[in-house]
Amino acid sequence: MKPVLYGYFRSGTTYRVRAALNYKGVDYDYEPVDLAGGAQSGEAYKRLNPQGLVPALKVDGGVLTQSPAILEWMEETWPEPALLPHEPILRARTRAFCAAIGCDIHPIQNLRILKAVKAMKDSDPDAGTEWARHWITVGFEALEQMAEPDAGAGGFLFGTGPSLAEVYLMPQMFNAERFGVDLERFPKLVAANAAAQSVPEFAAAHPSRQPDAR
Ligand SMILES: N[C@@H](CCC(=O)N[C@@H](CS)C(=O)NCC(=O)O)C(=O)O
Repeated sequence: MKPVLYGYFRSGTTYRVRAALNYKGVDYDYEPVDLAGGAQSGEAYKRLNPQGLVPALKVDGGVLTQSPAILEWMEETWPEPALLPHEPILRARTRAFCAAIGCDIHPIQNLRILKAVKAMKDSDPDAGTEWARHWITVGFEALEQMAEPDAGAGGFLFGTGPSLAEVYLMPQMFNAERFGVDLERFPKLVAANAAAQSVPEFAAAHPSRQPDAR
């Protein structure tokens, strides 16, 4: 069966999986889950992912959740074209870059966290945005350093081709733009994002090009 991706156009974690599916040339179906309307918390979706979060990927053998697990599974299932460099040190640096986004930046500016921050300070309609901008900026200060030593030709972060680092970076840059982060402070990240957007399969994964975009 064709894999089915459950996601949302603006979801960064869905964007990661979409970019990797496109890059690896995997034909898949897409089922939008309207996060703005709360569909992720409904009974039907929670039967797929009890966490009530997107993405989920339905494949032969079951439903996969958690984008890092899905991306690792994809790398094992469709090893070419690879999204991890061959060399073990570069693989570790790529994974560290991804974890800095996946574990430390993205989770604290997720929709449910921003809703909770806003609810705590509901007199201030911008509280959630300020929170997100602050924590993305803190994270990007470290990523800008982590982007330093391993860039190869073509402007990619680790080695000479795209990797999971760009798969994680693109959605996080999209969020940074949405929340008004001052990106002039992060020229290496901006350059890596531009290199990533020049890959057609990644460009096709952009939220604005998804069927549920609005
Ligand atoms: N660690 C999870 C995080 C998934 C996640 O946070 N998804 C967000 C969209 S990017 C979501 O479903 N948010 C719904 C909500 O906060 O209610 C992953 O990487 O898959």
